[in-house]
Amino acid sequence: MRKRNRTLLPVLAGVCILLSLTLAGCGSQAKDSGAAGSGLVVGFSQLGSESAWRLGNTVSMERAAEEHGISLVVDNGMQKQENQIAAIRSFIAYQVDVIVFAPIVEDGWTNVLQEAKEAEIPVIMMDRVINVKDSDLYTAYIGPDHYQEGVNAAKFLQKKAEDMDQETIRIVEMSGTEGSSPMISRYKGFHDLIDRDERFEVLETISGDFLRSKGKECMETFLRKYPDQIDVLYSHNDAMTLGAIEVMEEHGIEPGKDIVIISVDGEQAAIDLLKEGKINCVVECSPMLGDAVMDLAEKIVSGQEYPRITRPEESCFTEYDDLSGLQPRGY
Ligand code: GYE
Repeated sequence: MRKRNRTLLPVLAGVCILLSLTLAGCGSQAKDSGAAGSGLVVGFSQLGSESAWRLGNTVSMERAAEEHGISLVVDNGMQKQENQIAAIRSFIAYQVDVIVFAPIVEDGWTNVLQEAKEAEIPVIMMDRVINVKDSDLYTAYIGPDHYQEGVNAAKFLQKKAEDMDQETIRIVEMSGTEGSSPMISRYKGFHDLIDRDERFEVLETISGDFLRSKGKECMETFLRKYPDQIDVLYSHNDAMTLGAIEVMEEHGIEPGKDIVIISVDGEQAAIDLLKEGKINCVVECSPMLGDAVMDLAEKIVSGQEYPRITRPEESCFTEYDDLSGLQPRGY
């Protein structure tokens, strides 16, 4: 296994102390598992903590690192790209064995990834993807197919439309963080099917930034602008959906009946509402990527073959399915 030369560490001690102080100041945590294992040091730049999905993802990374005997330094970017770039630079200065990052948006990563490449530190991109001309700027990617999630949402709606007996079905769409790959792909996957199907009209798409609080605001806006016109809500994540449902109920609207609701993620809270009939479809997007990430980090460092792209298996839960045997979601 080609690990960083840890004998360099005494030389780097100053940097390390500085790093831990800096990281402590900006919400980073170094977890030394103590378990026997590969002994790798992995720097993980998480983009924030906007949703239960994100929290589940962070926990999955921490647990897997512990099981693999990997020391994981986690930095929470608090929803800001500049924080993530600073964290990646700290990981380069520290000479971690592998850098993992969940990029908040698609653009703006070329320079810092070039620095990681020059320092010969492998970079695993997790969950979201980036837009760079030179795809050698990252070593591998692990994450869901967000385009397919949009397609799954559309396919459910096309099936549901057969029961709705309406000439035109009007949709409002709450999208995720502007410029982020799940926002772009969930929009595209859905629109590629729905826009060419004459039964549907998308009234408007507004970004709710993947946040429950903004989901509430978006729903208020939709209800004000399109009173009695909305047949369907397509929401890019469960957190925004939960906010929207709260608003619908305040307005005396029955979620899942008066307005058909399609959500993405598969948090336990959304599955519970699907079972209650308040959501009609939950497209799964799994945050449980930690184990696959740690396996990949070990393979890369030890020079074994590894896949450049790894996709977790994902499903789609709908009101047409028997959900009685569904295992607790864990997020
Ligand atoms: O759907 C949302 C989260 O990037 C797939 O980010 C992820 C999305 C997820 O905050 O809940």
